[in-house]
Amino acid sequence: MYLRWLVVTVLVFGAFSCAQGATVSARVARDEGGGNGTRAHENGNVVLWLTPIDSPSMPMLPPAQTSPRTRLVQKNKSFEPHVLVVPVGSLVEFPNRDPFFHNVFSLFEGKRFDLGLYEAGTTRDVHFDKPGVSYIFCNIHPEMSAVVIAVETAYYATSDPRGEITIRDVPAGRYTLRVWYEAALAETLNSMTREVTVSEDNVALGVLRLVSVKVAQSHKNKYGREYDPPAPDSPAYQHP
Ligand SMILES: [Cu+2]
Repeated sequence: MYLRWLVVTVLVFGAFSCAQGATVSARVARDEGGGNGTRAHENGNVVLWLTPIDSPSMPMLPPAQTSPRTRLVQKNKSFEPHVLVVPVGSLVEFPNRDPFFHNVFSLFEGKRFDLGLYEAGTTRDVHFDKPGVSYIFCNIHPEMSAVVIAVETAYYATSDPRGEITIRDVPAGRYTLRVWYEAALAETLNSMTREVTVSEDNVALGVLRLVSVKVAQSHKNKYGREYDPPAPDSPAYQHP
């Protein structure tokens, strides 16, 4: 029995140590401009992805049916997670785990869809079939927002609150590194795009310093108008 466990353990560790490719890591340090100098800000939700340069047609993804389900959950009148990165072709579920209706939509950039009103405990799917950044809102609750970034690669990661980013199992080759974070100007993000070469060794990209600007928090509803005040008698607008 002991021997069998030993064999299993060796096989499992062997499999992990044979994982293909290098680890690419970075740390982001986001500064908020203005006032008396800068102050450290929340460093999570910064996205890095590596798009292969030499083999753009490389197999990126298992078929949607076999890949794990990806979810953007509606709970407590917010989306969880706030920032979600998926490879192009992914099917994302939008389950409603609140005891009232939501109406999830994305109409301004990226993938455009309107899931309509759907009630507590139900879900809808969206197929992110093109690369791009989609800003997701709810037509009932203006305070709800999320971002889905569809990328043409399997090599991507999102920073944790301390700013650590780790992309694992990256095969050797040349890549275009791109960066996205919500409080950035488009030209800032473009200026951070650069080429990265990965060999067998792990790659430490060092500290990426990000400058945040204030982004407009308000947005229009799905009709392009201001949000209506809640109508208390409508079940769609029921509060918990
Ligand atoms: Cu809602």
